Order: sequence, then structure tokens, then C-alpha cells
Amino acid sequence: MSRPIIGKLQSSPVVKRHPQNPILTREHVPYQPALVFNAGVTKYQNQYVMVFRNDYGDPVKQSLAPSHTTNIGIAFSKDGIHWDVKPEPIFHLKDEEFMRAYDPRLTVIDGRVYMCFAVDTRHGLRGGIAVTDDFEHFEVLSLTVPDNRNMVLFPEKINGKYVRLERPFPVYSRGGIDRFDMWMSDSPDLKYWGNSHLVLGVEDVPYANDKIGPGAPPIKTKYGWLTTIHAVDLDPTRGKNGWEDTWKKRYTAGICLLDLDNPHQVVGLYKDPLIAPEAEYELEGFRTNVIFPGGMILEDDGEVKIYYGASDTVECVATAHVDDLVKLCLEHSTLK
Ligand code: M1P
Repeated sequence: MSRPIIGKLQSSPVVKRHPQNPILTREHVPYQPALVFNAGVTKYQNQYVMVFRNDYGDPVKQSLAPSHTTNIGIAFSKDGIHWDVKPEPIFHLKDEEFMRAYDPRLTVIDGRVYMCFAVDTRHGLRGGIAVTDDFEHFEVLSLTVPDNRNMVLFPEKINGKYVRLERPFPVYSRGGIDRFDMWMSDSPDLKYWGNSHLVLGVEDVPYANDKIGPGAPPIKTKYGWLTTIHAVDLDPTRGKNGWEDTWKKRYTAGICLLDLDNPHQVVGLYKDPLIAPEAEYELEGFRTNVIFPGGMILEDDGEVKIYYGASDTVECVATAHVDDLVKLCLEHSTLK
């Protein structure tokens, strides 16, 4: 299948990268992972909480551990920028069937913390939802059938149901290649999911030619649910980048607004990426050219903190005013 080459992309000027980026790196983590990235972030009991992905290996030799070990660590912060990393990882799923859990996202609903995560299993890649009240004990509530991941929960019930965004991986029926879209399902109890709807197709996103998926859990505005997506474009002329022999993809963050009552309906999708890889820490690392949003916090003054993994190597934050983000979606939408 031929793909249009996307070419140069730029971040929106409404977004400011934090001067202290990257805000979390392997050097901050006492148990020596090689890569620290793709975090979920929320505010809980007057603190910022970050759960992040650790991959192990040798950063000097630029090689991953042979078993590709991955687990999830945790850090707390008073300001969302400076982090106190706890001494041990908090979440592993590893046994004969489960190989590794990663890419966590956090949502507080009715005072409890829910963590969505991806888990590689011997029979496919599954999306999980767990609940915790103390970040030590997690109860896994549900796991999808394969292949599905990048799930995020809305922070409140809509029409009496819990709602999630997700990215299933239909391969045979989408031409045998990556051609993945963003979907939504709802649930009465966070265990049984259904009533699924397509939210956005990859073909709806002008800066993607490969796949899209949910980013951070949505935040509520009076205009709709504001949410990030990740969008991937592939260019076969990209050669050796990062640690791997070849890496031809680029991941950008997009922004869209979903209808408050029917969130599978897109009110607006900003026509260009919100954040495209441009800073050194986004262009160099394990996989170059990767922005992977996983956390979004709306502050009382209207500032939105957008947390994202950069180059699958470090964790960063950028900020924008909520009104500017809404404006991008409403006044510069690619959708008619
Ligand atoms: O390397 C970029 C990303 O690749 C995978 O994402 P996807 O779901 O698009 O295949 C994941 O490994 C993700 O963590 C990573 O950032």
C-alpha cells in the first residue's frame, strides 16, 4: 500500500516546552533502568503522581536487556516538575503468560485511582485496567482480548457509564499493515466493555499515514472533552535512527475535542500536530522522533500540563493555555 509522505512537521506555537525538560530520566531512578518514559500523570490527594515505564539494558552499548524487561515505577511531586522517585518499581505482570506491563495512564474517578496499561502476553497484546488506593496494591479489573492497547479512561461516568478510548490492532482487515484507529467503549462497572464506536480513523489525521491512538486521559471543558492523540507517520527513506538497526516512524501528539455527551463524536481536530519532535531530547535516544503523550492536567489558572515520553528515553512536559487548545480544535479543525 502506498502512503503519502508527510514531510516536515512543526509544533503549535501555543505549546511551550518546559525549560527543565527532560523532567524525569534514568538518572533520577535508583534501580537503574536504561530508559524511563511514557508516563501517566494525575493529581491525587494534593500531589502530582507519575507512573512511568522502565526498560532495562545498557545505555552505553545502546542495547536492551535480552529479555526486554519492563516494569512500572512511581514518583510524586508538589509542582508537577520536580519528582521524588520511590525506591522500587510498583507494578510488574510477569509469569508464564504475562511478559511485561508498560505505558501506564492514570485517571481518578470518584476518589479512586485507575491505571490503564498495556501488557504483552504469550497470546497477544492486551489492554488492562487496575485500581489502587495506595499505589502499592493493585486490583486488575479487566483485560481486553488481543490486540488492544493505549487505553485511557474518562474521569467521570458519561450517561451513567464508564468510558474509555482505546486502540485495537486490526491487521488482516486493514491490509496486513499498521493502520490503526482510535475507538471508544463503555462499561457499567469497568469490567465488562462494549457499545464500541470508531472515534477517529487514521485517514482523518493529516499528519499520520500509519496509525493513531489515544494519548492522555481527556480533560473536561465547557466545549467538550479535550484530549491528545498520538499520530504516527512512516517514511521508508528514514534509515538508522536510535539504537535499532532501522526506525522509519515518527510519533507526534495531536489535539482534539470530543462531544461532552457523545464522546465518540469529534467536535474538532486541530489540523496540524500539537507537538512534533524538534528538541534534542525528542530527536535523539532509543527511538528517535517520538512524542508519546500520556498525561494531561488542567490547572486552576487554565494552564494545561501535557506530559509525554520523548524518544522512548525520557519523560518531558509542555504547557499551553486551555483556551488556546480549544481554539485550535474549534477554529483550525481539519474536520468539516
Ligand atoms: O516506539 C514508539 C512507541 O511504540 C509502541 O507504540 P505503538 O503502540 O504505536 O506500537 C510502544 O512500544 C510505545 O511504548 C512506544 O513509545
